[in-house]
Amino acid sequence: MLNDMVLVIGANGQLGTVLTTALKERYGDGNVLASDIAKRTINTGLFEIIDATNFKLLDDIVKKYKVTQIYHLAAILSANGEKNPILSWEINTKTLLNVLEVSRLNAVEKVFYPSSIAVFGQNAPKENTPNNAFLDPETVYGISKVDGENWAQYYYKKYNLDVRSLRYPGVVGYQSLPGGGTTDYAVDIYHKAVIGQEFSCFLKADTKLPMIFIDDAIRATIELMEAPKSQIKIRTSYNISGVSFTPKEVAEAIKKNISDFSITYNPDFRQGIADNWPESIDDTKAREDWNWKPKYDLSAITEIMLEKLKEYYQ
Ligand code: AKB
Repeated sequence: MLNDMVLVIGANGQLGTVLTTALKERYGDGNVLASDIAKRTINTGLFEIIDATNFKLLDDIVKKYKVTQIYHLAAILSANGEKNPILSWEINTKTLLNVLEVSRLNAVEKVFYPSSIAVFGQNAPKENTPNNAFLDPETVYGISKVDGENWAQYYYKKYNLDVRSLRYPGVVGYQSLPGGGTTDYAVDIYHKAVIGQEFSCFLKADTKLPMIFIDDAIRATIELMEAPKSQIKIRTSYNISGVSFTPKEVAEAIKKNISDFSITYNPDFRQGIADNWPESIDDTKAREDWNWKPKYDLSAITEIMLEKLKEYYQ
């Protein structure tokens, strides 16, 4: 741990912002290098602008800082991906291949690759979708994640590169905003409730999707990465679940605290994406292999989101 140098790619993003802070608490400020394609947002400390499609730049930075671990979080998410499929494919796949190849060439010890529930499609069971369900995604984002999972496993098997991966559900957190995903409504709804605005939901009232509170998502990531290598039996990606809910259920949970909160339902193209995703996830493998267990249900999430956002907007 003392000699570790951790590089976070995509540190300005929803997960990256919070994960960078959590990693600094574990490894020390001077041992975590935050990076993003855009200039820094909230993190202080070491920072480099990195466009991870640029192999040479990434290779130079990994050498310069003697990086031992990489968390590669940069990606174009499901909804934005559909607006420019070819560019999204290029970005999502090229950045991962660069990370894997630079890691191999520089003997990086561990790599984290985020996958998503977007890997599933119509031929996976909708309820309690198992880890080994059929993967037939319908978004370019989902296709790139299936591709990425297989590349991760390839680098592990062929080069013994220790790549580990989670299939995140929608992440709900107060510290940062998601961008361009189908599950983003589950963060925006709390912001609108706290600032006293009506919320226009781009999904139908009864669209149930798997979600996870940010603290659970960060803890899962760190627990996976710190588990002994022998316990990591799945080298594509692990299902993890937190909680499943619909927009109507979130609205009802908010109304218990903010009684005049109002919501309207105006589904757009993102409804089609959500309709092909699971409603709930079976994460037995993560529980068995590295003792994963989520802590937050919808009422706990709602309580914390409203409390923290009220502080933020005061
Ligand atoms: C998205 O909605 O695209 C992401 C995801 C579920 O991977 N939040």
